[in-house]
Amino acid sequence: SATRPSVVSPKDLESFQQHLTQSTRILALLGAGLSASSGLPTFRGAGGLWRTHDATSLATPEAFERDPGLVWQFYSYRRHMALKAKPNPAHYALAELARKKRRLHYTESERLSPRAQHPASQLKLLHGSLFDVKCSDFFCNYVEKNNYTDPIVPALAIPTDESDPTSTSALAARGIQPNELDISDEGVALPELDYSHLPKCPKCKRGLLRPGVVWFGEQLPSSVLDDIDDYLKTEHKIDLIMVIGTSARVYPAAGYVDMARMRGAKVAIINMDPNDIPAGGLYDGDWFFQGDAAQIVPEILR
Ligand code: BJW
Repeated sequence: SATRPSVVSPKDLESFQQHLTQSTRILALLGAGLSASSGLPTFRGAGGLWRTHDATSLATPEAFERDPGLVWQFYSYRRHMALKAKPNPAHYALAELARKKRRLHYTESERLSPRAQHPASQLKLLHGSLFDVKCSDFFCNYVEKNNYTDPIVPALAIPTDESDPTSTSALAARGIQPNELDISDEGVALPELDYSHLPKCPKCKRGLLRPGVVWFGEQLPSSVLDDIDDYLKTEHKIDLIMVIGTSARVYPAAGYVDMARMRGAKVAIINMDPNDIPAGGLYDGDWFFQGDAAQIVPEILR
């Protein structure tokens, strides 16, 4: 933001903006770090723990099968947080670029970019959306888009307890209402929820509903994969791929960086952590902008 001193070197800024001006085919791979400044935790590193659970260990079909109540409480909490969060300056700057230039892609499943008026046709949710739900029964194909009901069923309400003095100060720091207990705090007891408490499929009336996201071992949405394949595998050159706030460890998305490079793309990385460089490494003439995406993205796209 304008109030923070720039962390981008003038030389890098100049060469990047010169390349950006000449670029028409642009991809962006966007990760959880894009929304970190909006207060939404990432999956790995600081904030990657939810209570005592590694966040990625809850994003599996096996975890849902074992303890759907726990997995739903994790997602219900994240839906609640995402509904309260606001897009940050990076979301707005990317939305603006998408309106002006050709094309952008997306990996994360939080839905702040739509609220920053990012054109929907330019936003591809590789790992689904926190606000889609679908039936977990293998034989049922029920899908519901944009379900913003919070909580989705009463049992998944974030517990509140106005008399608990420990909740207030810890929560205020995280922007949570003082009368809401922070269920990401392992000191706050979680109710045990089973099939009877959780949302059921209105179509088959038997299966549990589950978040409409892509878990480990599951296939990415084929329409999105086809679209990206078309874009990356045509004979056209790609000018630039921006890799923003993602550890670029999860495939197939992480592989798009090398695929774009093979089509001639230069790579620009925006990340807090200088070690989070995609597997192929950085080449001469690429950029690594270290810092908060919410500050750097608007600065370099200006
Ligand atoms: C900041 C910042 C600030 C912080 N500013 N920066 C090839 C090789 C090896 C393995 C595989 C392979 N191909 C497939 C696999 C298996 C697996 C995989 O990749 N495993 C790897 C871990 C090795 N992939 C899959 O299983 C995928 N499916 C698949 O391939 O299917 C094939 C198939 C075919 C046919 C039949 C069946 C299957 C599916 C992957 C699904 C991932 N799902 C999740 C959860 C989504 C739902 C939810 O929201 O809960 O997606 S996991 C999680 O990771 C989420 C994210 O989209 C994804 C990536 O995380 P992201 O966004 O990079 O976040 P972090 O936390 O990792 O990083 C944050 C970054 O931000 C850090 O770098 C910070 O430094 C930075 N940062 N603050 C700037 N302010």
